[in-house]
Amino acid sequence: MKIKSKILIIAGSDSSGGAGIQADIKTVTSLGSYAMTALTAVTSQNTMGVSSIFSVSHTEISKQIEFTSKDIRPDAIKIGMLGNTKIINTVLKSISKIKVKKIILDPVMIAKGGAKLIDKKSINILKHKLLKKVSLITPNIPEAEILAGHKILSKRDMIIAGKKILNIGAKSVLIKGGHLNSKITYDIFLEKNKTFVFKNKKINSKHTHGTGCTLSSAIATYYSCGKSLKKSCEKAIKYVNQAIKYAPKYGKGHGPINHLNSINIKKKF
Ligand code: PXL
Repeated sequence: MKIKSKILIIAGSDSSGGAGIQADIKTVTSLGSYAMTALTAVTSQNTMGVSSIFSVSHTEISKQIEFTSKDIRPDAIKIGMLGNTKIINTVLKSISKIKVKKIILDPVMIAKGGAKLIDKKSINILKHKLLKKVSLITPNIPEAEILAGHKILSKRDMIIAGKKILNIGAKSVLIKGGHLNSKITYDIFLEKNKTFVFKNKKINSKHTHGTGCTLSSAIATYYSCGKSLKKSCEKAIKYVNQAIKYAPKYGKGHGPINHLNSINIKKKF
C-alpha cells in the first residue's frame, strides 16, 4: 500500500493509549498516512484519570520539530497538548521556521476527568498568537467558551462563539458540539462568510476518551491529502463516530475509542 501523506504531530503522551499522541499516531496510520512526532509532555493516566504530568524541555521540543522536518517534510501538522508558555512559544517559533502551510490546532485545555492540561497564561498566548498561525482550530464547547468569552448553551451560541473566534484571528473554526445536552450532535464549521452545520445522531457512550485528539488528527490527514477543510472535517467526524460505535470498552472509566475501525484486517494469526 502506498502511503498517502506525512503528518507531524506535536502533542503529549497518554500512557493509557486512548488520547494524546498515541491516538494521533493510530489515527494517522489507520487512515493510510505516515506519522512523525514531537512529544511535549508525558502523562501517566488510565481511564479513571490523570495521575501526573511531566513536561518535555522546550529545547527538546524545538529539536524534534525542526530536525525531523528538515529531513522528512510534513504535508501537514497537528498540534495538541502544549502545557505551558515556554512550550507554546517554542512551538510558535519552530513552526514559523519549517513553513508548513497546513496546520490543525486542537486547543487542548482539560482532560475528560477534569485534569488541567494547560496553564492560564498559555491559553492567552494560544488565543492571541498561535490561533492566527493555523489553518483550523477545533475547540469543544468548554474550550470555545474560554476562547469566545461567553457561555454556550445552544447551537445558536456555538455559531456566535465561532464568529467571535474568527474575529480574534482564526482562519477557520470547527466547534465540536458533543458537550451539549441533546440527541443530535451539531459540529459547526466556520470560515470567513461561511457557516456549515454537521448534524449527526449522538452516540451515547462513556467511552469517548481521546475523541478530540482523534478528530483533529483525522482532519489533518484528510487535509494533507488535498481534501478541503470542510470535507476533511466531514470525513473526520464520520471516522470518530464509527470509532465511538465500535469502542472496545476497556477500563473502568472513560475508555478509548476504536481507531482501527477504518482497517479491514483479514489475515488470521
Ligand atoms: O483529549 C485531550 C488530551 C490531549 N493530550 C493528552 C491527553 C488528553 C486527554 O486526556 O491525555 C496527552
